[in-house]
Amino acid sequence: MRIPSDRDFTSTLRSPAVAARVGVWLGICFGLAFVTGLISHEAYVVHPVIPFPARPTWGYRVTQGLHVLSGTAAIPLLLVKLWTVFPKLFARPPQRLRQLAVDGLERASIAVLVAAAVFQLTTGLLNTTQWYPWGFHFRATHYAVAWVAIGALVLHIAVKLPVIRAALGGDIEDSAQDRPTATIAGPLTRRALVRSALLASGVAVLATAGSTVPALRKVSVLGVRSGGGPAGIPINKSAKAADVVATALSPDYRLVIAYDAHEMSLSRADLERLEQHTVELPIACVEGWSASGHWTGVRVRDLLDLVGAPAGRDLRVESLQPRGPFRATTLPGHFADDPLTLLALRLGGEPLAIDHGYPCRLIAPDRPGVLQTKWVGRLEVIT
Ligand SMILES: Nc1nc2c(c(=O)[nH]1)N[C@H]1C(S)=C(S)[C@@H](COP(=O)(O)O)O[C@H]1N2
Ligand SMILES: [Mo]
Repeated sequence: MRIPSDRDFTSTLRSPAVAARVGVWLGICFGLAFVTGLISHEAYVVHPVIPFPARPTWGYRVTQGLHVLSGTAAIPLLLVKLWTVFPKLFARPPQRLRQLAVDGLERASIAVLVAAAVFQLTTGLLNTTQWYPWGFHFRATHYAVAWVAIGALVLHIAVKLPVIRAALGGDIEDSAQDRPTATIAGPLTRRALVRSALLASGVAVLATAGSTVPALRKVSVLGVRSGGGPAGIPINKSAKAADVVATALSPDYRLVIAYDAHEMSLSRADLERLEQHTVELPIACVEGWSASGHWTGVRVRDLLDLVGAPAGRDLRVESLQPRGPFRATTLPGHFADDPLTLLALRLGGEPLAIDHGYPCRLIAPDRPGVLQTKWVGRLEVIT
C-alpha cells in the first residue's frame, strides 16, 4: 500500500482558511475551559493562594457550567479542525537538515497538542456522564494535562501566527491562495463548513446545557440528570450505594461536634430544636449539572458556638459513609463561619430525603457539589 501524500487530499475544504476560522472558536473554548478549570481546582484546594470566596453564592455553579459547556462546544470544532488539517500529516518532510529539525519539532508539538486536547475532551465528556472507565485519578490527571494542552496551544498559535493572519485576512473561498494543490470543490462552500461546525457546536451545547440552565431542560435531550430527584435536585450517590441506609435511619444516630476536649452529641430531634434558617443555594456538581434548592437547618457557626470553637478554624466534616473518597471533606474557616452555611435538615420544606443526606447534610455557598457532604455524622474543628 502506498502512503498518501498531501496532494491526494483534493478537497478545497481542507484548508488553512477553514482551519484558522474554526481554530479561533476552538481557542476561545479551550481558553474558557482552562480558566474555569483553574477556578474549579482552586475551589477544591483547602488553602489556595487566593482564598476561594463564598460569594456570589452561584459563582461555582456558573463557572463549572461554563467549564463543561465550553468543553462540549469544543468537541465538534476539534473534529472539524482535525479533518481540515489531516492532509498535513502526509506532507513530505523537508530535505534540508535545519528545516527538517524545525519541522520535526513543530510536528512533535502538534502531536502533543492533539493528544492532550483529545484526552481532555474525552475524559471530561465521560466524566459528565459520571463514567470513570480508567484507573487514574481523574481530577489530578485532567488538571495536569490541562497545562500541557494550554502550553502546546500557546506554542501552536505563536508558531502559526503568520499563517493564521494570512488565512483570516484573505478570501475564505480562494483556494489558489492557501492550498493550490486542492482542486476539487467540496459538497459545500468553505464558509458553509465553518458555519456547520459552529452550528454543530451550538447544538451540542443546547443538547446538554439543561443540566445546569433550568430554562433549557426541555430542549436538552442529552442533559444528564436534569431536574430529576426529590425536590427537583438530582441524586448523585444514593444512600444505598454509599452504604449508609442503616446508620442514617438508626434511632441511635447522633451528630458529634468536637473541638479539642469539648465534645457534644445531638440527635436529629435536638438539631430540630435549635434555631432554624432557610437559605437558597445550589448543588453544583463538577460533572456539570446543577440545581438550586431551599434548604432549612442549623447554621454551622451556631453548632461551633455550642462547643466554644473560635472563628476562622477549618472544619472536618465526616459522613456516616464507611468508605469512599467523598466520605469526609475539609471546610475552610471562612465557609464554616458564613451565615449561609448550614447543616441542612430539610429541602423544599420537607425533611431531607435519605438520598439527599438525611439526617443532615452540609450546604455551603459557592462550593463544588462534591464537597457538600451528605449524611454528616461528625464535625471536628481542626486545631
Ligand atoms: N457522603 C457523601 N456526600 C456526598 C457525596 C458522596 O458520594 N458521599 N457526593 C457528593 C457529590 S459528587 C455531589 S454532586 C452532591 C450531590 O448531592 P445530592 O445527591 O443531594 O444532589 O453530594 C455530595 N456529597
Ligand atoms: Mo458531584
